[in-house]
Amino acid sequence: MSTSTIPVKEFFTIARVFGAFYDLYSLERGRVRAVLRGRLRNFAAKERHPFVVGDRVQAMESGGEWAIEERLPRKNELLRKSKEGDAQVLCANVDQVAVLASLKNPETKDGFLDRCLAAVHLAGVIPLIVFTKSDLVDQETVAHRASVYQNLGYEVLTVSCQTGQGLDELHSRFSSKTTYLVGNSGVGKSSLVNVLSDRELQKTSQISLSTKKGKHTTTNSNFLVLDNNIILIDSPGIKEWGILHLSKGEILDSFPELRKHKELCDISDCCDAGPGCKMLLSLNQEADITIERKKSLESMLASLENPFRITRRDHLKNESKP
Ligand SMILES: Nc1nc2c(ncn2[C@@H]2O[C@H](COP(=O)(O)OP(=O)(O)OP(=O)(O)O)[C@@H](O)[C@H]2O)c(=O)[nH]1
Ligand SMILES: [Mg+2]
Repeated sequence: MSTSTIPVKEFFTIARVFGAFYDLYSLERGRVRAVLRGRLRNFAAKERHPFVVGDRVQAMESGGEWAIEERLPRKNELLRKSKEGDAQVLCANVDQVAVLASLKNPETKDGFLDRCLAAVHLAGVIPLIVFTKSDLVDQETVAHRASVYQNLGYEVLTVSCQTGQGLDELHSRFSSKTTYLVGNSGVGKSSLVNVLSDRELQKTSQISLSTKKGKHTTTNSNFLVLDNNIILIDSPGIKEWGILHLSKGEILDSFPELRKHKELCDISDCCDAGPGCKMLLSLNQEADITIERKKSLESMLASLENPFRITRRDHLKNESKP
């Protein structure tokens, strides 16, 4: 009698993508390496990012090799889009996004944070703002940066991998959830994974002494299962968060201080930010939005109008060319 068993499909989560290869994770199997079943390559050709970290898939083993057979519908996806081309899907099916903003070395600007929060809002995912490297600045700076976002109703934590500040709170905030860690290069995403897991799971490196920026050490997103049902997705550092996949109305809607004016709007479910838009009109009332946040909003709206505009940084780059 034959002892061979009929192969069955099993559920996995995509943990890492390496070109044509995929690391899949399940509680029963741990991590296995897989490829796409032939017919799925057509599906892959239609969508730009059909299989990303966090995607739930079914896979089957045959002759010692795993192949992805099917992708399950996504509960959410986080996107960014710069200039021409399709939007990039960064991850799928997460419970929350931890937006890491470094207080110093490198200092994450509020403008970056605001773009990131807009994209997270559109994804329908809850953001958690984490100010990192609190050991490098004074308490006044920490309190000021945190209060801007706390006053808007965001959940904000301040941490340091050096002194351990805020790590217990972060640990419990991550417990039983899948969290995508995002931020500029060098803000300490991988360091946080290592300190919370008490293992060197991810490679880290010092920021550049000359530019005070990170060196893009993490190159692929990685789905990591820690104790306490904590799942963290470490990701490559982001230079610019393009928001061209958002409409004007969606950008306005991502600002909590403007969102309250939407309730006064007579038209439900509109949000095309036309001339009578209550959110746009409220921009003229100083009490409603700070000068910094207004500037940030204007810069986001300007990038929709003119995605190819030349920035000061572009000028500097061109000047330094021989
Ligand atoms: N002083 C201080 N340094 C930190 C802290 N957290 C991380 N660092 C340092 O910051 C540098 C960059 O940390 P990484 O964890 O590699 O940063 P990353 O965000 O993963 O960077 P990429 O992978 O390039 O996106 C390392 O030298 C860390 O030791 C902190 O809380 N305080
Ligand atoms: Mg990293």
